Amino acid sequence: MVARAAIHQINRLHVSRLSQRLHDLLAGWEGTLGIITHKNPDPDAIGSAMALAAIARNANPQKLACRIFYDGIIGHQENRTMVNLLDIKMEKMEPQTIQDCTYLALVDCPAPGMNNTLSPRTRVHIVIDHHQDGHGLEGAMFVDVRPGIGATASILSQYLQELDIPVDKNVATGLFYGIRSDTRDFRRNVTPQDLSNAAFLLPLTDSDLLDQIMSPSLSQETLDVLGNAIRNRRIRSGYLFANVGFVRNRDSLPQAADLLISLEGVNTALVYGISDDAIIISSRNRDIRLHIGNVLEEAFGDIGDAGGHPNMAAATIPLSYFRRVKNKEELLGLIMDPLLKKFTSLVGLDAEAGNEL
Ligand SMILES: [Mn+2]
Repeated sequence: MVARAAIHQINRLHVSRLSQRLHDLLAGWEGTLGIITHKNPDPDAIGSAMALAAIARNANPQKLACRIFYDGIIGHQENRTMVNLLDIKMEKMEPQTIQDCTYLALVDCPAPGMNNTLSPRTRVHIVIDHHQDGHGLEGAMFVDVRPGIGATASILSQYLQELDIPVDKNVATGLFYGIRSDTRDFRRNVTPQDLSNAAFLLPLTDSDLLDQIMSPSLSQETLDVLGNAIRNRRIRSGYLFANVGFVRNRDSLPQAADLLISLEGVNTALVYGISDDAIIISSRNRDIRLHIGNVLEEAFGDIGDAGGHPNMAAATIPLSYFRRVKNKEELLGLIMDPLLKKFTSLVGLDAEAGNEL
């Protein structure tokens, strides 16, 4: 008990010092701080960006301006609703606008070039994240990467608490929704810290806004993708594969994977589709012997962008020359089986005879 209390106290002291260091750093800056979320930003990235901007405003209202940037799309209908309802100004990342920024901060991604389109050599000044440690952060002045915690929004909530900064209802709602959605309603990778941060935020949130964000209308395309995923599913020894065909909105893939992993007898779900310029794969896993992020990285990391957590992961394989092919679904049919071979042999599915995909 005593030891646990002592550790808790030391952690708090550490966070309190970190928060103060961030505040002091921001207070001394002059110019524009560009806050960059990961590609296709999710609620955790968006909420964290809002909160960092709020801390910067509190630390330095006169001389430091903030702009929030993203790349890819804000695809998930809930994320679009969040940005609209919470009145968040997010700009598409352009090389020129990035150069206009005096300072750069990364939230919810670990390093330049990792899950964002910055060149890996870009100097970033602040990194706040909960993914695996990034590299190339030599020039950074403030790095707080905590892979153990459920959401980046959780880290930002701690700063706000420690710094005693008044949290407006939009920021509180954004952060709360960020923690909630990254931990999948407090069920995935959730830590006591995530829960206590959510408890701190809850009375400050706007419950009507939260309700509206969480029950947006389902788009026609998402419904089609879910339908395709259900119809085209193939199951082999607990592994589920589903081809959803051509997709415009890649955010519907993780939704399909979330749905299919809950199917009885399925331990790992892999949903794939094709967009105009890439093959996209989204995967969910509840087999504790398997780290799906590592498997996807090993299977597809050499030909695309792949990786993630033990229980959720994604891959994007650029089509390069094949981008010109008109019939994308036919293309997917031709190349997907050979691509999946690497995956099935890695997880040992090939060893099982008589099990054609
Ligand atoms: Mn996150």
